[in-house]
Amino acid sequence: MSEENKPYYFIREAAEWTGLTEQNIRKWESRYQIIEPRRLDNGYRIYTHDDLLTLKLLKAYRDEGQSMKQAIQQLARQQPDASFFQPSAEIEPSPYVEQLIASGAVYNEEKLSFLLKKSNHEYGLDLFLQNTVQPFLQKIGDLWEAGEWDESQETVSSLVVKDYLTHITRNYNNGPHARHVLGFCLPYERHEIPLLILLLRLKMKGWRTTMIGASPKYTSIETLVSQIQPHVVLLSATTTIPFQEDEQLLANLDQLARKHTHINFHIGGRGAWEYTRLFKPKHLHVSGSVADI
Ligand code: B12
Repeated sequence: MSEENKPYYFIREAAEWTGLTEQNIRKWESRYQIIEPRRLDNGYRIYTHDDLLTLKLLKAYRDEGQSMKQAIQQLARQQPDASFFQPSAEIEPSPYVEQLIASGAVYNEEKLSFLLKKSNHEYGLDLFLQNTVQPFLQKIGDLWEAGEWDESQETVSSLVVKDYLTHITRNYNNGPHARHVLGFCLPYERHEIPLLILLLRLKMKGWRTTMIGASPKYTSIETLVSQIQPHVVLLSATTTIPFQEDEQLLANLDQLARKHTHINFHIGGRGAWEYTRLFKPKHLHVSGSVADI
């Protein structure tokens, strides 16, 4: 598995990334039970991205001079705004979700496309995104996490969703004079669908959108923003991988936003919301949804 795809980290890597010692991490685990990593059969501890982030936050609070008790309390207060993580209203998943799962499990791409199209026609785009696409993707993630689906099932199903959403996006044309938004996944970030959905929603509201694919180079972001000069730039990180791979990334993006004062820069997605608990950008807006843009 390549470095950027790796969902778990060994204690040595956790230590490297957080700046803590391995001994410290083990001590915090036995004394405070904040992070209780899973163990492999050979007893090795394995940490998730979220674990790493929590450790880094605790270290940052300790470095500020807080006691461990204060740091833990602050951590509890700093849980990200729950509204960022929840859909705005509780919407019941459509019956298509189960059918999509059944088709995705056996890699039936034609049936997946057909079901997506049918659900979109039945509910209309806005409701379809909420009651079919999002719960389907959520369910795929749960199945993958539970080990019931492998990465190929996740990849094939999500690719069909991505292709379908891209196809619908192309059907909207708001003309060259509409306000222009440029959307990027961050470097090392391969989750494009969240950004695609966001841009589709903006298109429905009359914007002109351009989406740059998964994991662009930082320099491409810099160049494209300068060349295209959009009204708004959206930066998306579903995981915290971009910030782990490039510790300067957020600072560099913040500088980029500072340089282009007439362009509004928004950063969002679960990974960005997690990470900006730790480092608050000054010139980028940390945003939750279309409503913030
Ligand atoms: C599809 C998928 C993939 C596909 C992506 C395909 C593609 N081209 O997009 C592939 C197979 C490539 C993939 C890879 C990986 N994935 Co994946 N993936 C998913 C899955 C199933 C769906 C993601 C998705 O599209 N969600 C739907 C959208 C709508 O969700 P959303 O986050 O709510 O999106 C909204 C907001 O985030 C917000 N938003 C997003 N960006 C921005 C920006 C701004 C400015 C604003 C305002 C708002 C905003 O708006 C969006 C639209 O409303 C999720 C499961 C899940 N629960 O999400 C896992 C999931 C995200 N993946 C996960 C993991 C671990 C990985 C991998 C590390 C391992 C793996 N599974 O192979 C790699 C990482 C690769 C990388 N470097 O990025 C984890 C992440 C856990 C974590 N906390 O980090 C999840 C949650 C699965 C799980 N349950 O564990 N994945």
